[in-house]
Amino acid sequence: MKRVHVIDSHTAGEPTRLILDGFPSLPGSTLAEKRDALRESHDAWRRASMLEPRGHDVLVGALYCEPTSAEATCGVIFFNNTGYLGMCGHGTIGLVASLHHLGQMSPGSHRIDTPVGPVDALLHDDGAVTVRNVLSYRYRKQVAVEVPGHGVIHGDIAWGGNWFFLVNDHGQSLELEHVESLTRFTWAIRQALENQAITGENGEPIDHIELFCDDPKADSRNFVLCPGKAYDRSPCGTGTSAKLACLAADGKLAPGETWLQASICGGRFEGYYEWEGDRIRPYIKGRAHLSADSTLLIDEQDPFAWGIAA
Ligand code: PYC
Repeated sequence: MKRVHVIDSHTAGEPTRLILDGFPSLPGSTLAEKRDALRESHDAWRRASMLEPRGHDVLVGALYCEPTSAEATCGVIFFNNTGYLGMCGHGTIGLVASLHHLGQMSPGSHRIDTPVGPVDALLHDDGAVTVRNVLSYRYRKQVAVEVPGHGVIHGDIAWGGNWFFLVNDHGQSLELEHVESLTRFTWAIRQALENQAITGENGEPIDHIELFCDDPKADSRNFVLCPGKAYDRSPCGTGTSAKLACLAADGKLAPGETWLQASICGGRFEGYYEWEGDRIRPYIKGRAHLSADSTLLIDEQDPFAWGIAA
């Protein structure tokens, strides 16, 4: 029987499973190299902890790693039901809250290595966490994509630690009761981008689609489709970073000004940014709550030991 110690939490409704130990050790001198080693040689461990019967489509995994840079407290590799994420804002908040719960992180600032570069997390005395994310930017403005059944949709392509296609003018109602049609619509956009070879910089796939509308209690509400076809229950930290990059590029939000981003489930993140050259440094504040401290059991006799893959 193999055992994997995990702490589950959720950040504004979006779950994170922090994997503390039990995974094989990974070679590599950077988190990107370690992520590649996990993907190439040990992906079954991701599947076992993320897929049914132990996991589910909404879950994001955060593999705790030793730091690879001198200033960092720890490193992390994020993944989900379908593969690997560059950065994850809600997941970083969940990681910090979980390490705090274990007595391994105290209030203050902590550097965390990720496959797309270091981020800093400030754990506040009241348990909230502000993530100083990777540099973010808008790559292309108002790109047209022909979406079968929906006509031409325009969106910005922006990097916030993952690649996003951000759409304001979509004609959809961003209410929880419509998540099935919103999922179909955003999945159709994602496939259309792929089929029409519309990508992020250097041909990187755009695997997150983000829709926006007004919200009476925030500056905006979003619906974010994640790579594995689940929608983000939180306002999405990297998606909010991509949004800040677009607002900054359009001159619609001043540096240091707060942006309140609500999710379709009603959770909220506070964001602001600073310019660093022609890119922005996003800051995302949110809060995670713990839901389980448990041991996953992987029984080699179990025909579904390594997860039910689609
Ligand atoms: O919070 O950055 C985020 C995120 C990415 C995917 C799900 N959540």
